[in-house]
This record gives sequence, structure tokens and C-alpha cells, in this order.
Amino acid sequence: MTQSELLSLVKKRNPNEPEFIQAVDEVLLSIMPVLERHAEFRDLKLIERMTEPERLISFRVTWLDDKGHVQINRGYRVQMNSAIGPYKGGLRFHPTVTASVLKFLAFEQVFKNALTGIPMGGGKGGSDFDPKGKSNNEVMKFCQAFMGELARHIDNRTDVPAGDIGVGGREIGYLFGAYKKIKNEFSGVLTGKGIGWGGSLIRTEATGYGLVYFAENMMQTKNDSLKGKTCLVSGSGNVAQYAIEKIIHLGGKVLTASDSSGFIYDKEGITLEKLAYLKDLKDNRRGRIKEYADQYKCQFTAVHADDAFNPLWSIPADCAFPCATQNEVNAKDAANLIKNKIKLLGEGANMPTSPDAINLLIDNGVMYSPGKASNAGGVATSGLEMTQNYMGQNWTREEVDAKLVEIMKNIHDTALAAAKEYGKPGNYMVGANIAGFLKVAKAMQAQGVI
Ligand code: NDP
Ligand code: 2IT
Repeated sequence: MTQSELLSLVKKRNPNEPEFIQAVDEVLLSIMPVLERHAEFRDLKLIERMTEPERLISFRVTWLDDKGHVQINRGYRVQMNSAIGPYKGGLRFHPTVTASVLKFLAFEQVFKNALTGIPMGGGKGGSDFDPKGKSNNEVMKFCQAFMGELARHIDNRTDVPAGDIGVGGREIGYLFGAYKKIKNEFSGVLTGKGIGWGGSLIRTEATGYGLVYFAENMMQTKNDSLKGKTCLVSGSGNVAQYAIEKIIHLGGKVLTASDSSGFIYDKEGITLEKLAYLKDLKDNRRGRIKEYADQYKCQFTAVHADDAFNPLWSIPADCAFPCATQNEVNAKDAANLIKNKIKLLGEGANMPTSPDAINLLIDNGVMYSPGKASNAGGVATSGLEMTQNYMGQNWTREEVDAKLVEIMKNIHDTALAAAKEYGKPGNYMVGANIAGFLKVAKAMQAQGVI
């Protein structure tokens, strides 16, 4: 089948799932040259199989809020592909969660996990539950009800969830407690656990740190570095916070951070002290980003999801790191970045850049890294947490960080080598898709028609 025939098939089988189709389209575009070289992958219908989840679980979550009212949400787990290891991937709690969103995330996760070099298959899950404005008690009640069903489908050798948007240390704690009670078993069934009860040092920092390590590797290919560079970061959650921290460690200057209400523009740069304020604001007080602008007397700009473009990406800078959500950089934003001579865009979020924006960036010589390569440090460190749990060990901060640095360098080099081999030197998107695909494809080929 040609690329457009394969895409038509996926569209027909998954109507009304634009995010999933967008993610599949990008991978298909990259891997067609591989399918041309490997007729056996076509005969085995690997694409048709990879775009069909091995299992998709959807369930009702019923819980009582603080007023005693019955609340109903929809829970999911997409077990996408287990060719190279147990299903692995985060849980997202956000009102925009649908089967399409989780299928796109699970699909991306398959290739991302393959790139880490750690044996992990791909999965994703979550719910349309909105933790915003809920009390701790309500979040706990929801997590217990959610795990009441999810526990039937996971264990530490089958499927190991973790955090994503709306699921951080607090939620993982409640989910883990519920699982342990239901199964009467203390095992590494979730990653992102707290230090002292099975969690790994550096897991909290890993996605943001890994992103910046990856970007530093990209800069080094041009005999350059992040030192002294101005950077735009979006988001102010887990990934954004630790991306900002590592950019500061490496001598870069971060000008922006955002949440779903808008962004702050701190011309002086976010310092470690200001970052501590931001972490407390978002993680403990669960406040809005405008408070940062009030505290440090800088500019706040409100942004709405349906605006034609996001003025955050119109601020002149050397590097851009979208770390909030999917499709947050559109073609107009990319054009603004290019106009200001941006050197690099590294994706911290999953699929934050729209396909036309990616094309514009690449065509204009901007170094671009896809999330499945540059945000893989989070799941890679989850893999390290699983290994420590299996071994009954706790590694030091230095050990885990050194492994993370090495894994990000390997992903970088692997993607670059695959891009070169297939005639697209410097194209990290094509390279990451091909390298991830080949690993999973060879495993599926070896394991027969299942
Ligand atoms: P958090 O929930 O910690 O933070 C999310 C941030 O993004 C918040 O600032 C949030 O603002 C903002 N945001 C969320 N949805 C939207 C939206 N629709 N429009 C504008 N802003 C939005 O999540 P993470 O930091 O963990 O995740 C961020 C991204 O990174 C996601 O794409 C996730 O899939 C990806 N990722 C996460 C990994 C991890 O280990 N956590 C690993 C790899 C990728 P507000 O507070 O207003 O909701
Ligand atoms: O998108 C991702 O890679 C994550 N949310 C982390 C998944 C994990 O299992 O650590």
C-alpha cells in the first residue's frame, strides 16, 4: 500500500480521531523509505497492526465529591504495543482527554520507548477528570475509584503507568496506595513514586533535564551550546519547571513560562530563586501564572486556546521549548519564530508543533527535535525506576543523572545516524521515527502473526 492508501485506511478505521491521525501521518511520512527497503514489513502488515491498539480499555469512574454528590468520569487505558516490553506510559487527567488523544499519545510512546534502549512497550491512559479546583480529598476519591478498575488490567510485568498532564506526585501516591490495597502487593506497578517508597531519584526532573541535555547535544553538532542563549519555555508544570532549571544550570536565560491562562515575559530572566516561587505557586498553591508577574513586576499576557497565534512565540530568542500540550505551536507561530531567527526548537511536550509548523521550521534550517526523542528522558528514567524496583535497589542521584545524560546522547546519535542513512541528514523527526520503528518492527517480525 502507498502512504496515502495506508493513511486512508487509518482514517476510515478511526473516524473523528484527529490527534491520532496526525501522529500516524507524521510517522508514515518518515518511514515510507524503510517500507520500500523492507517488503517483508509490508507483507506482515506491520503498519496496519501498529495503528491498532492491542487492547483499549474504557471504563466508568464513579465517585462522591465533597458535597456528597455523585460524579461520573470516563477512564481509559490504551495498551498499544508490547513487542519489546510491558506496556509503559503515563496517565493524563484533563477535561480534553478522549480516546483520540490517548491513542495519539500511546502511538508516540511506542516509538519513544523503543528509542530509550530500555525494553518497554507503549501505552497511555487517563480520564476526562479535571483536578483543577478539586480538594485533595476529591482527588484522592477519584484516584481510588479510577484504580478500582485499572488495577484489573495492570501489574509490574504487564503494564506500568506513570504521570502526565494533571498526574504528578500527589496523584501517583493516591493511585499507588489504592493499587496496593486492592492487590495486597507492594510492587513497582507505577513509576514516579515518592522517594522512600520505591521512587527513583531524578525521575521528577528527568523529562525537563533530558530535554535540555538533548538540545545541548543538538547545539554541539554546530559547535555551539546553550550557554548565554535566550530561551522561550511554555508551560509551568513538571516538564517546564525542570527544563527551566537545567537551562539555568547550563548558563542559558529563560524569558517565559505559561499556563492555560497565558504567559509571563520576564526580560531579566527566570532565576533559581524565582523558579522556586513558580514551583511553589504551581505544585503547592495550585495558583495561576499571573501571580508570578505580580510578584516580580513583569509582563503577563492572556492567551486563549482559539487565538490565531500565541504571542509567546513572537518574543525574540535563540531557542524555543514548548512544554505544555499538543498543537501549541502553529504555522503562524513557527513563522514568527523564524522571523526572529530562532536556532532551535526542542519539544518537551508531546506533539506540541503542528505538521505545517514542523515543515516550516525544517525548511528554514531551524534545528527541530520531535518530542518522542527529546522528551524521552522521563520515560527512560521510569525504566530506570522499574529496574531499581526489580533489583530491590536505590541508585544515587549522580548514578541516575549520569545514565540519563548517556541515554539522551544515545537517542540523539541514533536519530541522527538513521536520518543520515535514509538520506535526510540533520532531520531528527525522520531519524527518530525510523530508528524507533525499526526496533519495534523487527521484534514484531520475530514474534509471528499475533
Ligand atoms: P503538568 O500537568 O505538570 O503541566 C502541564 C502544563 O501545561 C501546565 O502549565 C498547564 O497549564 C499547561 N497546559 C495543559 N494543557 C494546556 C492547554 N490545553 N493549553 C495551554 N496550556 C496547557 O504536565 P507535564 O508537565 O507533565 O506535561 C506537559 C507536556 O509534557 C505534555 O504534553 C505531556 O504529555 C508531556 N510529557 C510529560 C512527561 C512527564 O514525565 N511528565 C514526559 C514526556 C512528555 P494549567 O496549569 O493552566 O493547566
Ligand atoms: O509522555 C511520556 O513519556 C510520559 N508522560 C512519561 C511516561 C512514563 O511512563 O514515565
